[in-house]
Amino acid sequence: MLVQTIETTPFDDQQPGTSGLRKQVKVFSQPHYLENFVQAIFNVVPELSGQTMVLGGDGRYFSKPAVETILRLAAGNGVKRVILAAGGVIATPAVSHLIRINKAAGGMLLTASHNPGGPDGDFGVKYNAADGGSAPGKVMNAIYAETKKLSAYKLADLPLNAAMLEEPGLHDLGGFEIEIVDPVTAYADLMQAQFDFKIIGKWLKTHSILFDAMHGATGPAAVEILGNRLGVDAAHLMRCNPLEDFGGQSPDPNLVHAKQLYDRMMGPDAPDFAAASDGDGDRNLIIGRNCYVSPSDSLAVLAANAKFIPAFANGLKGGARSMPTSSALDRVAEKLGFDCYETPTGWKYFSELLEANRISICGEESAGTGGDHVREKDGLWAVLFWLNILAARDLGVEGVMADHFASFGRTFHRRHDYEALDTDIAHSLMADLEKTLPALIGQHDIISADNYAYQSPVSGAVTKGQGLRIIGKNGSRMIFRLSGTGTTGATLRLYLEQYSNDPAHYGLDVDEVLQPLAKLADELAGISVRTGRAKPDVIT
Ligand code: VG1
Ligand code: CO
Repeated sequence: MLVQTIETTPFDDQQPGTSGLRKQVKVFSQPHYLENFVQAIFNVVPELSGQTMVLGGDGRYFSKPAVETILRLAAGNGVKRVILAAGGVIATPAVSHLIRINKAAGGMLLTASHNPGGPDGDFGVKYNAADGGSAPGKVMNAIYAETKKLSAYKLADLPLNAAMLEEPGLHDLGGFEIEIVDPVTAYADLMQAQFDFKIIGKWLKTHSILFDAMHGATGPAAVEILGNRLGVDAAHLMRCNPLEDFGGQSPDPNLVHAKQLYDRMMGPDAPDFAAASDGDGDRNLIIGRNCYVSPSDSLAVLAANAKFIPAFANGLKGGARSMPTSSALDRVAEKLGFDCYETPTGWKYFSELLEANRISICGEESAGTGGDHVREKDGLWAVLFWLNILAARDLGVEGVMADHFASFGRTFHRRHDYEALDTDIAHSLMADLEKTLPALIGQHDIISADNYAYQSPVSGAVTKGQGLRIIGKNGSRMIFRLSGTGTTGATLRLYLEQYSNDPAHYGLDVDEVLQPLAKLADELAGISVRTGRAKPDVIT
């Protein structure tokens, strides 16, 4: 095998954010750009050499050339075997599972998650470690440092062709092996082992559901699991064919991009349950008939009903939520008596707790929920968890939610996003707000205000600067942070939360309940004055 060493000049913008390196396709497709980042991974993680790695992604535009380039870089850097999902399309949690069951040294995921795809959309590369989860911050920082100084990459000549990468099978290319695997079966078996498919199948005979894969990577798995194994009619499995540009829409299962599904569930002919997942299949949206379930509430409901799930029949080891996620989970943990952890945004903090056997379930307000079966959030897993609960309790989504509020109270929660802001304006807004925090305590019923820092209970490592949080008495929180996944300007996220245990409040409109907090947040941070935006771009 001929390996060429190609000289390159470093890029200084390859700092991985919350979820790997995510950039516009036009940035990623510059000469040497992808090669530099991937070579930096091989330089920082020498243990990939001589070992097996997994490669997969959500199939978005630019994935096909990227797969070929990464295979050539892997061979050039001495990787022994690459396990690649046939056709290159596989959901993020299923990649995590492949890394684990094959005892691979790591994996690369080609995805920009729920960001738009296509020539004008985004692309991304994530590096996951041997445990199947996103590499720890230390490793990602070292990769970033490496991107700024490397001067060459190693590219092997391989006789690749498109057809060879489509069908399961093993190819030995002169000592470098490519194993093409079916992306669905192992994952579907894993799901069947977690949940009670018998009662779900029975419930589905008398109830109707809709699932929307948004042309992302969960489509084929949804057809196998929900369709073939659980009997859902193909007509109720929407957009299950993966497309490179997700049909021109953002594959983001929120109230803006999945509005059609939402409207249908609020209308007269709504089925019993609807769900969607994002481009790379790690997020989920859950909607009942006339009943939207916020991701923070969904996490709390799953934890409260875990005993109905075969995998959790013996109870939960503990639970975790990211700091901006509502404290609804904490209330369940307190009442049911399990440990509850608060972590910074991003799944890697959960992975550490999962690996240390501290938790069984975790989630984020951004529609990510997962368990200890893999080391990524898992969209279809959350959908099946809900179906299992609905089948076991037969209360309907609305009934399950009413029961939950009656037992634990209601934690109203919303996220307001201000997208594509001028980067300087966004950073100075945050810096100025941070300076005023100490003086806020004691005013407006505020009892504490700080820049959130996390100390890992596993390693003791401290992570600072994870979001400004302002906590009020009577169960209110306002949190401000800048996104680490956007690709244009800066995105400000404002998270609002209000708890109530007065049954008269449970039916109130969430935006009305949070209106006073939204107004106060604007006053304190000067959002509308500084950004010129009268209202957020997205409310979820
Ligand atoms: C967002 C979410 C965060 C999530 C991250 C990756 O990050 O808020 O909760 O972990 O996306 O999710 P940020 O920094 O933009 O707020 V995914 O589905 O893109 O892997
Ligand atoms: Co995602």
